[in-house]
Amino acid sequence: PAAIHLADYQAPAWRVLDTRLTFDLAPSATRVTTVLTLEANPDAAVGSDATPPLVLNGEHLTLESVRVDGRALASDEYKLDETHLTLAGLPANCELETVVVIDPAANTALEGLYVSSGMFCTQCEAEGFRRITYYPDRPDVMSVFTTTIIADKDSYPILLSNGNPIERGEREGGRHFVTWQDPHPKPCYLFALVAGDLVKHDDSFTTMSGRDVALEIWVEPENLDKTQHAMNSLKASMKWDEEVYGREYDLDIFMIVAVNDFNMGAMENKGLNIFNSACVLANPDTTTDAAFQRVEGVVAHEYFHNWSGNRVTCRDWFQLSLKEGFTVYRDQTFSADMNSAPVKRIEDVAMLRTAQFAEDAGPTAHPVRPASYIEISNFYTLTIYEKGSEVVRMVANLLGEEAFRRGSDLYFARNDGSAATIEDFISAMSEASGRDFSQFMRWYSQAGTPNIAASGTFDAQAGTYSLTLRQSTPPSPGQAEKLPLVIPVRMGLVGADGSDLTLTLDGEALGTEIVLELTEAEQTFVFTGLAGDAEPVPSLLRGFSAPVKLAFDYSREQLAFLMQHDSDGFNRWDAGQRLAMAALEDLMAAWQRGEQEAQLDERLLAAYRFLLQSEASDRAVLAEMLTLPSEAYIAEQQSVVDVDAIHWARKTAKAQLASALRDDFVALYHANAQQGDYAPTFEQMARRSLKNAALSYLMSIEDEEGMRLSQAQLAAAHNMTDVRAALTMLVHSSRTDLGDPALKSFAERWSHDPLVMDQWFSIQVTRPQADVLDRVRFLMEHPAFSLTNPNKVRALIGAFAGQNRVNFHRLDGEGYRLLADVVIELNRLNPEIAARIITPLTRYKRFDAKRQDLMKAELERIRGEKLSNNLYEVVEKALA
Ligand code: BAL
Ligand code: ZN
Repeated sequence: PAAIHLADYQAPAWRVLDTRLTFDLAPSATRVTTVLTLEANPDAAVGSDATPPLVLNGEHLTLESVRVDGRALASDEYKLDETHLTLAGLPANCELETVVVIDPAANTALEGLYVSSGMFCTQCEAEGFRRITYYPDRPDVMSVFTTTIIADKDSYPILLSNGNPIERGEREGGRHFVTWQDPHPKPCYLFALVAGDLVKHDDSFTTMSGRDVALEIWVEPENLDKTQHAMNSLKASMKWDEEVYGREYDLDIFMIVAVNDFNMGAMENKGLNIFNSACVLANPDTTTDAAFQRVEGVVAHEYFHNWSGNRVTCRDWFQLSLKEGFTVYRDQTFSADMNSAPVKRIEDVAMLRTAQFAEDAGPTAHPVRPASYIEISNFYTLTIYEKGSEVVRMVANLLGEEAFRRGSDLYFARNDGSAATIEDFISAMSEASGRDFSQFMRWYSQAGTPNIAASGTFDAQAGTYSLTLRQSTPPSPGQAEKLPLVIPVRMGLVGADGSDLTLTLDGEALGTEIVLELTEAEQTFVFTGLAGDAEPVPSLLRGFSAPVKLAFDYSREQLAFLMQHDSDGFNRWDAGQRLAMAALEDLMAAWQRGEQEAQLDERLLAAYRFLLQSEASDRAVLAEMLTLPSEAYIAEQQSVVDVDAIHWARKTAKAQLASALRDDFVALYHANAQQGDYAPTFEQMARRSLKNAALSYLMSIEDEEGMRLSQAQLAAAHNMTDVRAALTMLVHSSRTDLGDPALKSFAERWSHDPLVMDQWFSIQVTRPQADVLDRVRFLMEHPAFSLTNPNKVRALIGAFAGQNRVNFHRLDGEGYRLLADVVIELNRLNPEIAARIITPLTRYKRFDAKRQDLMKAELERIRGEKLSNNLYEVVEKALA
């Protein structure tokens, strides 16, 4: 397969002024009639009078007929191959009708039109529409759509598509139809259709200009009691987007549909969002706090796309981060406003620093705007989404709130109804602020995580502190040399008494916190007018002001000091993480020397004691501060990942903290245990996370009281957050006599609920004990498991390979073999999921020689198969 390059972009040769679709639905043979009103694009004229050929995308379609302006074409009047239908010599304005037959029931790739739990649904982004009909399947071709859906009335009483319903009626043979019209021109990736036996949760929203919008969440009948949280989140999102961005909703109806089989989290189709059921359904009995928050965030994300994505879409798929990075930034700030802002930032950064930094350092590293791709669905990545959001966040912070809002207003006004580029976004920001973004644009074109090496010198006599920052970005595939970026470093200097000092640069007093703009490879900033003999402690990159790795040679005393005194909540947490990392490194070194026992650094213990005994104002932050760096994060800090040392060190540190502070943890548990009725408020969530953090310390030493509390918490079954936490701790302990019966009764209670059974799978396969691989194999045969359901694959295989590092990386290679076997199966069933689930194998260069050989051998075995484009691209990059 050939790569597609951004540099080759050309405007479309034809425009589609109007699209009329008729679906005659049947699971194995759906007939799609498409009528397109076409116009040769004068902007793309080739210089002769003849019109350019019309090249339509189409895959897995059986073509029945083609008509131009009412005349049926003979098969030698067009060209047809596996991926295109080409027509030449068309009039500059014409009407094209095609009729195709497709097989939704056989569509396990879940792209295009498919059947999930007996209902029809669609997923068209990025290139699924070409599996529905012949069409110019590219985001810069925008058309109004009218869609008629015809189906059996008993099996599919509900028929939905984009826009507003304009007609409905009966057909012969027990069939009925509904016609939908979407007045907003859109690219075909935003098309959606749903047909099924569904029920709805109704509500309404009055927009800022006083229009009433009907809100509908459509689900299978048994899930109607799980829609309230999504509805609340939707209304909050609509209000927030009006208040914060001035964006009003633009149709009379907004619908969400929950679907069980879905490759992504959700999809922002115009007026008809389709959701993975895991990202919309929530109820205290079945859903954890983390999942409640995910629902809130994803509902907001998809809703926000109505402006950042739909009203203004992408010119081409290289611009994907234009809508995704911006929309993630919007959903992250929304969630921060709805919950604890510091905790949201900590969670987002923790994910970025483990998963996105790992992607940036791996074989599939790519810039926020890639220069080429083979398969675009491989580019729905943490780099496009999360790093893309960080880049927008830097823009917002550099401009300040008001100028950023002016910039976003200008961007929406100027590009409304069109397909835009990242330049369009940045030029609006530039015009609104007067700021030059030419060097900043390198954030979009350079891959890899920049490093900042910071160092400081204090001259007590002169009263100066000199801070030197050096930036460098490591080479990444295809990019050996990197240029300096614009890196905003928000910082302060913390004085001996713990308060921020006034920062004076070039004779100007600038306050106690400033943003340094690092633009060169190396710069020194000299702060003057500092009184006293005590060296200040720099607090750097506050709020994680840029997506970089910053190194500063802090002493552990300085870290403990910042952990207590830094005025920036994020940096207090980060100082704690750095101190814990230092202590964990001691333990890993001991393990690597062959020592079976080692003593945890007293300073970390003292810091934890301080945390536990101080009056915590923010419980949610405290819970984060009491969490040791994850195994994945620790691995990111190592040049050669030593999975066993990491696992042992973390376990040892946790157990020593638990033994030394046992009574504090018991007290913390009880102080946060009282519960009223469950509510997904952040105050309640903070209590639960603190309580369960305390319990996990107790369970790490299998403390008697901890065991008793876990069992009682499980039996009380107050909510899934507590049930899952307690069940996980019991199952992950050595006490199979307690864990196994608990798993059994959990399964008996919840076998009817696929989302709860996903949790049941994940809990078991993340068990650290060495026998877990047999359990994974056994569970793959369980009746509730299915390789054709992406949630199940993620819950079982994804959780094992991604979260159970010590067992996935077994030295006999059996973990790798299992993943490769699954990838080979999925290559046939669902290439998009195959290319995602393989990720841990592609990172082999980070491990020791023996593991590298084993992982490479599995990649080679996969390469021996007839690969989908998705997998081909990933495997070739990994083995390059
Ligand atoms: N556009 C694909 C799903 C999402 O990012 O919302
Ligand atoms: Zn999105």
